[in-house]
Amino acid sequence: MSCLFCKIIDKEIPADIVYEDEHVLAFRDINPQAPHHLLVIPKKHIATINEADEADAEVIGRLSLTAAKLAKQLGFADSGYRTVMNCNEHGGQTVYHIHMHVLGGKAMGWPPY
Ligand code: D5M
Repeated sequence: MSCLFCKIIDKEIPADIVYEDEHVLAFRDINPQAPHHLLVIPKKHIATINEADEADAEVIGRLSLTAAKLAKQLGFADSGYRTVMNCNEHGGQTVYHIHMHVLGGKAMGWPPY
C-alpha cells in the first residue's frame, strides 16, 4: 500500500495522533496553517470525495463529528474553526486519501484565496 495516510493508520509512519477509534484517525498536520491544524481521516482508503459512495455516508459524517469533538477538547470550539476537504488539483489536494482539515486558534478570512 503506497498511500501515505494508510501508512499512518498502520503506524508504519509516525504522526502526532490526537484521536483514534474504529472508524477514524486524527493527527496534527505536519505543515500547520493555524495554531491548531488537525487532519481527520477515515480508516477506509477513499482517494477523493468523488470516490465516496452511499456506503461511506456514515464514516464521512464521523469526520465532522470528530472535528467538533476535538475542537471542544482542545479548547477552540467556542472561538470557532474551519473544516476543509480539498478535492483534486483545483481544490489543492496533495494526499489522495480523503482528509478533513480542522483549522482553529485564529480568525480566518473568506474567500480562501
Ligand atoms: O492536504 C494534505 C495535508 O497533509 C497537508 O496539509 C500536509 C499534510 N501532511 C502531509 N504529510 C503528512 C504527515 N506525514 N503527517 C502529517 N501531515 C501530513 P491536502 O488537502 O491534500 O493539500
